[in-house]
Amino acid sequence: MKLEHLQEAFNQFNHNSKFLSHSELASGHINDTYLVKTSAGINYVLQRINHGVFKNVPGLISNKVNVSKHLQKKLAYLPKYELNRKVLSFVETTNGDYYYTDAEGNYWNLMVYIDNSITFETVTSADVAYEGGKLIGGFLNLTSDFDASKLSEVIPKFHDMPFRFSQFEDALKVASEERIEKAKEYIDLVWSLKDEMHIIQNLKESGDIKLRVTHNDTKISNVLFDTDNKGLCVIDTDTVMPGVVHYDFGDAIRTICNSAAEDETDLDKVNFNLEYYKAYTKGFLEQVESVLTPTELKYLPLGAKTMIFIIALRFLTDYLNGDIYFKTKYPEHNLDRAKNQFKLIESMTQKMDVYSN
Ligand code: GN1
Ligand code: MG
Repeated sequence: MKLEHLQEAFNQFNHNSKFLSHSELASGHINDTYLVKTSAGINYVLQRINHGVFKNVPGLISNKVNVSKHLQKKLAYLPKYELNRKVLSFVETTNGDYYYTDAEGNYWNLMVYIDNSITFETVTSADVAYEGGKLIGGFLNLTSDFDASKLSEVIPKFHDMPFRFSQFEDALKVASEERIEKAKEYIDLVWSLKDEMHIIQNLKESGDIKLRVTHNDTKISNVLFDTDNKGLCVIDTDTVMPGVVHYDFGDAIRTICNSAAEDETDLDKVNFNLEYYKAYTKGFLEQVESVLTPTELKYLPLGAKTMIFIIALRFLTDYLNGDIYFKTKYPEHNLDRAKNQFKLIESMTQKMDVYSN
C-alpha cells in the first residue's frame, strides 16, 4: 500500500493530528493493518478491510462499533484511562461515519491504538493463558445481554460445519493432482472425523445450544495484554456475529495450548499444553460460567477440538483451491498450517484422554 493512500485514508478521520510515520501490523491473514504514529502523541490503528472476504463492510463496521459502545456502557464505572485500555474506541470520519471508502473502493476504519500493550503469537506461561481466559470469558459475559439478532452476519456460515465441508468437497474437484497427493493423509483424516465434528453443529441446529454474541476469532494474538502480562482488551472484532460459546472458547484454546505457532513446520514442536488448557478454562469460567447452561458447559472440550478442526479444514481447503483466501508466504504455507492443526488435534486427543480418565 502506498504511503499517499494511507495518509489520504487517515486524513478522512476526525483526529486533529498529523500523520508522522506508519508500520504494518502484519499478523492477520485477511485485512491490512497499520500502526500510525502522529504528532499529537496519540497513535492509531488504520485498517483496510478486505472487502473480497467481507462482502458487507458497513454491516461489519456497525457490528463492531455497536459492540464497543455496549462494552463502554457496561464498563462505564471504570476510570476513563482504564476504560480506554479495555475497550476499542473507533474514530469517526469528518462526515460522521465510522468508515471511509476511497476512490478505488477500499474500505478503511480507524481506532485508537492502546499504548504499552503487547500480543502473543504463542503463549509461554499459564498466567497468560489464565488472563486470556478471563478476557474472553469476560467478553462473552459482558455481551450476553446484547441482542445477537441485531448483528449482521458478516460472513454467513462462518463456523458452519456442513458449509465448510461443502467448500472442501468443491475444492477436491478443482485441486491439482499434485496438491491432492501432498494432502492425501489429511484429506483422509477429515473424513474420519466428520461425524464427531458435527456434534456441536447439530446441538446448535436443534436449539439445545443457543446463539449468543460471539467474537469468532479469539486466537490469542487477538487479545491485548499490558506490559505486566495482565489482560487488557479483546481486539479484531470484525467477525462479531451470532454464534455459540464453543467457537470462542475453542479458537482461543487452539492458539493458547499450541506449544508452537500455527504454521510451525517441525511438528515435533506442536504439542497440546494441558496446563494452559486448565489455566485458560479456569479464567474463562470465572467470568462466564454463571450465564452458561449445563449443555454449553458439557461440550466445551469438544468445542475446542471442533474449532481446531474447522480451521485445519479451512487451511486444507484453501491449499486445495490454490491459496485464494488466506494470505500465504510460500506455496505450501496453507498445507503446513493444516498439518500443524491436525497434529494439535492428535496431541489434544491424547492429553485430554489421560486428563478425563
Ligand atoms: C483469519 O485475519 P485474521 O488473522 O484475524 C481468519 C480466522 C482464522 C485465522 C487463523 C475472516 O483471521 O477465521 O481463524 O485467520 N479470519 C477470517 O489464524 O477468515
Ligand atoms: Mg480477524
